[in-house]
Amino acid sequence: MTLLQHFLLFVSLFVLSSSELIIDVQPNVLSAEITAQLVINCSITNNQVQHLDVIRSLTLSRYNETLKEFLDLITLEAKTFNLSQLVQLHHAQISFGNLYISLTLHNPTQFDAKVYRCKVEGDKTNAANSSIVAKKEVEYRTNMTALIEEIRRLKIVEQNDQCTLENKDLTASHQRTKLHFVGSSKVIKELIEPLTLTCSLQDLDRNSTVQFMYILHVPPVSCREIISTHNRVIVKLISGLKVMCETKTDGGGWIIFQRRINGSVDFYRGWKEYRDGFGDYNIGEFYLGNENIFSLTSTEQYDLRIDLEFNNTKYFAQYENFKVLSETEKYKLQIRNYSGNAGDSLSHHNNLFFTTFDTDNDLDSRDNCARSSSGAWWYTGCHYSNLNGRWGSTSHQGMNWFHLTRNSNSVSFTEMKIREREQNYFH
Ligand SMILES: [Ca+2]
Repeated sequence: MTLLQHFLLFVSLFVLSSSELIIDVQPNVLSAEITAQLVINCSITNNQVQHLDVIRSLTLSRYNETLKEFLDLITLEAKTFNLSQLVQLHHAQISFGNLYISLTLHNPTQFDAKVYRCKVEGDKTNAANSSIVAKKEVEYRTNMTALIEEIRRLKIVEQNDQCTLENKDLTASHQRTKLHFVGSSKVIKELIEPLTLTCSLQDLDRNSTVQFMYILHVPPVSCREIISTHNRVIVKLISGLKVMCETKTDGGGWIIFQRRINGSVDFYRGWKEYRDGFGDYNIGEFYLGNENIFSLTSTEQYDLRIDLEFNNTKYFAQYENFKVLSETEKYKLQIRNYSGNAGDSLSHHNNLFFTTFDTDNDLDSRDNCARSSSGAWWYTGCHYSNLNGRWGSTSHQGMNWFHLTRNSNSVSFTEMKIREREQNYFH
């Protein structure tokens, strides 16, 4: 072993056995519109700090530029676990425990981009009142550079002809005019979603150029407006409904209303839960809720697409004129015109009511099909498909799609999604 190797071994052992004060910030660069939260962790490993025999307190501070000093935010007494918050913090969440403090700031602003300091105070054998500090800086970066570049690009496109659509109206008015146009900007949409770009022209003359351009945050009306490099994105629509959009299959634009990928969410639930929706977008398994599906499909013409996986092969079934009627109509299913390669295991359920284990609307007069099939569906008496059935089951209680699985196996992936038909311009 060379001297260097000895040295490295010594260093690594030293690091492993050392106990120290650590400050960590996540992320260390924040952007006002983009960063959802800033987490600052101040902790002591192994309940001790080198060169300190007794730990008395742990304090998290933030640098104040006006005072030119660190301002204490939170202090934790080591003996009593007594936590004191010394400064009012907005949109903040504090957690603490055995010699750690964690501060989470939601929707952080430029103001939160500071140097944070973690300080431990205690005593040494030969000297009382010692302290050790660790610091981390959080930087602020605007996304303006990218935005400005994109606006510049759009302005060029703009001058070519994009804004000319309504020029006739403009020249007629001779007034300071605003021209409205919705730009499709992939770059901006990915930086800040949801977003619509609007350009306004003022003081127009014959050789009109764009003099003002406004960027407005306008939530999308539908998943059709979402352009993304990700296959699925969570979007809050203008209606306030938060949905998972599927952006790739057959051109994208789908709202996923039922999704099962690993069996971690229980789908054996009652009427109220199927009405209001359940599950978790983070986990990736959910049901959007019959009331939401009814609201969406009552206003427009929707296609329904069901993507499935069975024996590691992907299949799909698609239907036109998909509707789920209102709760007073027991969320009756309506579909037409099957296409796809999964086989038509849903038309059998057309014009039937929704049944859950606690609300029996099926055609079986003796039994409740949701109970006997361990699901929730538009049961007849009982089913050709049961995609809300029991995950992985190899019986009629499973996630059956008869044309693939018969009543003796489950598909291993389901996504039920809807997309409104494109406007028909042939009047
Ligand atoms: Ca029944």
